[in-house]
Amino acid sequence: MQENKTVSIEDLLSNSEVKQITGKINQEIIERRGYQPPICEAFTKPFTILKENNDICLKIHSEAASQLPKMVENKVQDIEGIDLPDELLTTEYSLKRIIGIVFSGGPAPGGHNVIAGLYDAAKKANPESIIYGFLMGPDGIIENEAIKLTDDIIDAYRNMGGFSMIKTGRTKIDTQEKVALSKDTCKKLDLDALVIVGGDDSNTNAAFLAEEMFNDGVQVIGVPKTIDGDVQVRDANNNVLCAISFGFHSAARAFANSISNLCTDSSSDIKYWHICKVMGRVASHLALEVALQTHANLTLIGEELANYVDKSRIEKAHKENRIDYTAYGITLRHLSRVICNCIVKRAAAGKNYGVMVIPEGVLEFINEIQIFILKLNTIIAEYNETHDVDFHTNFLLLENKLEFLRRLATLSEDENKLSIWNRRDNDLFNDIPDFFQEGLLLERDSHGNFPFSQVETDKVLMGLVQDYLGILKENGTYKIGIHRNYYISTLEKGGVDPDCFGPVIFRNYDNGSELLLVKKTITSLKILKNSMISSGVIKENDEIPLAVEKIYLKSVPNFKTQSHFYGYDGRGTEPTRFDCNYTYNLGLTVFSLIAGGATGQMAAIMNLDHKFIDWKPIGIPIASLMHLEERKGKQALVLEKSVVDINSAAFRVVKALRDKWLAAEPGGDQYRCPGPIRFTGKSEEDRPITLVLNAIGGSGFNE
Ligand code: FBP
Repeated sequence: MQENKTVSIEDLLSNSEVKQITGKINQEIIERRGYQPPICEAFTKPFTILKENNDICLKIHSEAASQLPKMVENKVQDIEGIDLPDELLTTEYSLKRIIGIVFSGGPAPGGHNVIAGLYDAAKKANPESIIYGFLMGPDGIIENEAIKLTDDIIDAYRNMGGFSMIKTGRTKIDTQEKVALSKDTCKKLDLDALVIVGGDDSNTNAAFLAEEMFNDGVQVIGVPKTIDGDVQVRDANNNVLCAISFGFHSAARAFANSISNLCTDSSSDIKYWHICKVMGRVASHLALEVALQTHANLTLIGEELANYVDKSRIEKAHKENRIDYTAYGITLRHLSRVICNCIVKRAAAGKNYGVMVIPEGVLEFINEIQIFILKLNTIIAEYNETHDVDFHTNFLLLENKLEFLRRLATLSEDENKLSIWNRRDNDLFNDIPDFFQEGLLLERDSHGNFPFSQVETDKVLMGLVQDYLGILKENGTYKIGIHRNYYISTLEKGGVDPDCFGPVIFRNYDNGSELLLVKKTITSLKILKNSMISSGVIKENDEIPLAVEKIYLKSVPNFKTQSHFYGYDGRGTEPTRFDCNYTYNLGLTVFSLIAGGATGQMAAIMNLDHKFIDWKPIGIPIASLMHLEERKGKQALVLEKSVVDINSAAFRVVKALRDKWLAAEPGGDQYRCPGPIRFTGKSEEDRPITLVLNAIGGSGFNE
């Protein structure tokens, strides 16, 4: 036996092996930092040029044309690599440039590679070029807080997750004062170009800044970032220009890995339903990809719920020669019934456990809640506009906010005029639980977005589910199916004849079913005993045989849940190889757009949904992606979010396989185990499953 001597802490800490294993740098980091992403064909040449693509047709909203007049003529730019440009182009391309880059909004894996790609391309074109990283998001531009990026900084973050190199923030550059300060910063740093890496709101900001700084000669380029996957672009003819924003694949894979582990635990421990809320402020793209990656038993897709039509109500109204508008869209109560139905079916198959995926933005698609959100947005925005102290500072406690709403409702009634908040709104609002009222009244972000991540969506839904399951349990509908073999062996071991008791206890004993269901009417041991007495299998003074009692108790469900929230962990995960390659090429694209003189464009890679060899860097005019949307109670020109299209192949596949994945039948579950993100090796898929399916079967839009 080896002697186990105690080593002093000083010796321990100076031991080289201890130093290595407790250090910051591990093999994974070394491999990541050393990885050189492949580059698109265009970037393999020494120079790139921009070519207007007049075949791609984009529609511009009239409001965008009037608010962004200098941007409306922008066309899609193809980026082409060339070996020998003319002298003028060579000089232009190789100019010393000063470029500032900023992260805006929530982190998304791959952001560091956008910077690395831009840095490498800029330095390759002219080693004198300077790249500034603005610190802590748009505040860094407003306050002129920036660092000059160096080889050492860039190399430390290659292929690494997060936005920790320069941090991020959610400030919107939305006032004349903030715009003036931003312009001032660009002037002080002598910037040629500003790059905004962000989601829909940040790219909206990029378009407005491009317009503002057009005459100053500062180019502004956007980059499509967000794990939510809702920055996607199609042209007017439905050709996909940008299939997905970066960060989506990594976050979905991280969530899928954890959720798949829950599937394994749940089907081993067989006592919990795991309720997994996954990020995606509005769109359910992440939930859809997680469903495809894991085959969880039940996945809600908000966009599908919004399209729900209650046919029975429509038919009834039709017969009565009227229209029932309430038949369109799903209510919270109805949704809870749909969920209960799945739980009850699985229980009948002997599986009183499972995994359910709920997109965090699901409430946005539920009529009654969406109306509350819109009304409260307007009320809060109007209040803030007309008062010195804002709504949330003035009404700190929930009871103060509720009192304000109550006064609003009374006022509308007293003055007998149409108001945004009437007695009915108030009564309905008072009907919902406190924590949910509080959630709906939370402070909106600087862009006017509702903070879905902070609302306990799952708790709202599961509260209703619990209540209804209680009713179904009482009326005998919610029962756990008993395997016939188990029933027989249990009774035989207890010395009782299974065939004698079977028809009395179970509703389907005689039809040979593998899973036996206790009769609906038997909802307690007392009723069980009475039915056994009345059918003559036991006498008045007999006890229920222990084996029979055991079987009955096994059929009584106890609905136990565990809640999980997947969001921030996925935003902070290391990027998948797909995102590493995508973002590095986005960085190269940004430089080509700047070198080609573009502004108000969003860098993008076409054909992301195909093999890498087909990837094509392009620039998309941001103005063409905008539409009007309600923000802070008013119509605002913003980038249009892409939500899940229920005609897309990815959604249709999930819908078609839904029953299979619910697995409400005897036999095993259908869980798929994607494993952790594998940066090296061959086993990692090269694209999100959603993209592969849509490339094969159509992305749906307008089809
Ligand atoms: P972005 O659109 O800025 O990328 O952020 C999206 C998101 O990750 C959502 O999924 C989530 O609802 C939200 O950020 C959370 O925001 P916060 O960081 O402010 O809590």
